[in-house]
Amino acid sequence: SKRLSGKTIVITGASSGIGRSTAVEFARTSPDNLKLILTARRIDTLKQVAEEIKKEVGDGVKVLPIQLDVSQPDQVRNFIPSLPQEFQQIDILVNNAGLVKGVDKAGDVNEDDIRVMWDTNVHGLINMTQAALQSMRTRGESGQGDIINIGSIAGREGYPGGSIYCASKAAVRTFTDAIRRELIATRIRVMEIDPGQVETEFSVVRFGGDKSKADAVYKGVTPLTPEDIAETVVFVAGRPENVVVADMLVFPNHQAAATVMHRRS
Ligand code: NDP
Ligand code: 8X3
Repeated sequence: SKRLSGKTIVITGASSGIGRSTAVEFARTSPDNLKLILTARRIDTLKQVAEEIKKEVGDGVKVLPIQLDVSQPDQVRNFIPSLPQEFQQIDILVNNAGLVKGVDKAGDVNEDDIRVMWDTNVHGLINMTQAALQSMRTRGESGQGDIINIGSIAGREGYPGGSIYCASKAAVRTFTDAIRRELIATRIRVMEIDPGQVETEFSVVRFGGDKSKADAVYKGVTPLTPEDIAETVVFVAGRPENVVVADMLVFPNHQAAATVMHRRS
């Protein structure tokens, strides 16, 4: 889209899944002077993603892979100031980094898992947003830019075995709503996309690397692909300036709620 040309875009969690596909999709759709800042903890993987993008779309897109653990406030604080000058004016922040750990029920959830989920999904997203807003608020007459948060169906309804994750995504949802209201006098758009089931490394991470447990989650169903969600991210970012796709819920066809799924046996 022409509307995205020349934009500087930060994607968190761009080393895998939805974030990675979103990076590729932005590059494919608007290779005209786009600047993509890809962040995650796995810098080697980010460099591979950057290479793939360059191979596919050429030099119309500048891709900058940066190691960033969003759960570390000092890293987030230093993130924008240490970017090369030409990347410092962030137009679009995609807050995608996030994870779930385990399926234990409250009472038995590992304390470290609680901390990691909260520090990443909630504190990480909030700190990234604050960092971006400080720059976005100084743009244009009253502030300009897009914040696109990846929530989840899990933020709209709690399900057994997901209490902490669900609560973290509900926090994302309420934070998103609140700042959209705070920023009403600006041109800053605050948007949320809530996917249902998407097949990524999400379940592999949830089950601590146990691929067979992860595969069982997607047995008998056709989950969304990360590209499906990437398309929605690029869609909302590419709407005319006056259009705010505030809130979007996206299911695969077999799913109608967090735990209502039709499985073929
Ligand atoms: P993946 O596990 O494939 O990707 C998660 C990404 O987040 C990775 O790039 C990972 O990179 C990054 N990440 C994790 N922790 C951190 C951290 N502390 N700092 C920076 N980056 C981090 O999962 P998805 O693509 O599925 O997940 C993306 C988002 O989508 C998450 O917020 C998730 O909650 C949400 N979501 C997923 C759904 C699904 O069914 N898959 C459904 C609804 C929402 P690295 O390990 O290199 O840091
Ligand atoms: C991921 C979707 O419901 O499997 O956010 O936790 S769910």
